[in-house]
Amino acid sequence: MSDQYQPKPEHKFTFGLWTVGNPGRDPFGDVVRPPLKPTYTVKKLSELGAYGVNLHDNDLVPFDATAVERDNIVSEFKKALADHGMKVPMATTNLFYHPVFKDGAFTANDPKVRAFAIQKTLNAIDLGVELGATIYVFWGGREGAEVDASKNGPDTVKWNREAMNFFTHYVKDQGYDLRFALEAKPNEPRGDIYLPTTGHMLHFIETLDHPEMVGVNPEFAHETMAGLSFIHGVAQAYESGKLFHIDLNDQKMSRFDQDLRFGSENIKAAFFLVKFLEDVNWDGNRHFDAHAYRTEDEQGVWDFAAGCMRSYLILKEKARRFNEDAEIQGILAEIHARDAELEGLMAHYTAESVGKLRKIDFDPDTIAQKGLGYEKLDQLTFEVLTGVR
Ligand code: GCO
Ligand code: MN
Ligand code: MN
Repeated sequence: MSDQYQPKPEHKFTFGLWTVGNPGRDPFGDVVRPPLKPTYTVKKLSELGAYGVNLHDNDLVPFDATAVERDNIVSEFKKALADHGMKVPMATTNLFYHPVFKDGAFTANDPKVRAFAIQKTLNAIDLGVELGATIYVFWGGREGAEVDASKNGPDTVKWNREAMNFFTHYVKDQGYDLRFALEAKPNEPRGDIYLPTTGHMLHFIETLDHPEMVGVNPEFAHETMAGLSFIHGVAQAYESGKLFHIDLNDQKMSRFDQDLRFGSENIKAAFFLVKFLEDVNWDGNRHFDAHAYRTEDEQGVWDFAAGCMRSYLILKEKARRFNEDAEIQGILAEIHARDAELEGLMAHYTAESVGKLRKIDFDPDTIAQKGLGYEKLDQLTFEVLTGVR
């Protein structure tokens, strides 16, 4: 019998080179694992059943590489992708590691830094497109402040907007098939990061020259750090046609960015996320932006990667059982009972519907007496998840 939880390319699982490649350095301790060669990562992830890898420019091409070195690295990498049938669906720019970005990239006070960040991103966009990427992520890790006296808030929004506009016009001029996905994070590495949640991003996008080219890349850990519901942010982005990409991982609320293995911490939240993505048949890649615990050696890294994908598939199977559970569906049918006449009245404002609405004699006390069965529903969900049903 084939293992239904065995990841396959058709499941569209992707990992950042920087995720499995994370050597375990943290602010208090040095690396615990040797670096992985990108070509080796491609081979290993393909053996585990992944669809592709995503990358920052400098995950592949070192910051100070010459043009010749760059071309050699890229052609060797392309060969590895072809040899192992792996794709690069998404690319991004490292605008946070080099000290030049200590005050931000597109929002640094120094115009030279902002211009350099734009130059670096143009090159990184070219690299991503050369590797086949159709999604380009912007995560402004250093776009923030500790000292609010240092920067004018509206200027930082304007500089961010000018940069995004610059890039959408560039992509159109080049004729690239590329869309942008903006990733929010409330803090870390800056004390506060600008545009800190997916909600902030969704509004910012509507102020751009080409909003249709720009969506969001919500991350489980980042919304959870902010104490928000990830699934609610994802659902809003999806409903407005803006869920272009997703960063799957896990996180305890209000901590530093833990980037834990998917499903390792908040099983119910992970379940509702997977159920949502599968129920709506979301066509994006299931990208993991997480890393192995610092306790792990290389084998632990592959256990981590396999675990992310396997847990996703297990939760997908649980979602199927939830959807096929007669008792659960019975409760849901009752909760979701429709009223075509009332809903028709509410859907669109007309002077006539105001008149009709005013005439209805509601009985709030009677309506309020009805129990909704959510206790039962939640218990049944728990039982599906724990394998009792
Ligand atoms: C983080 C971020 C990053 C970004 C990555 C791609 O908190 O470190 O999640 O991992 O997702 O830089 O833009
Ligand atoms: Mn993160
Ligand atoms: Mn991320």
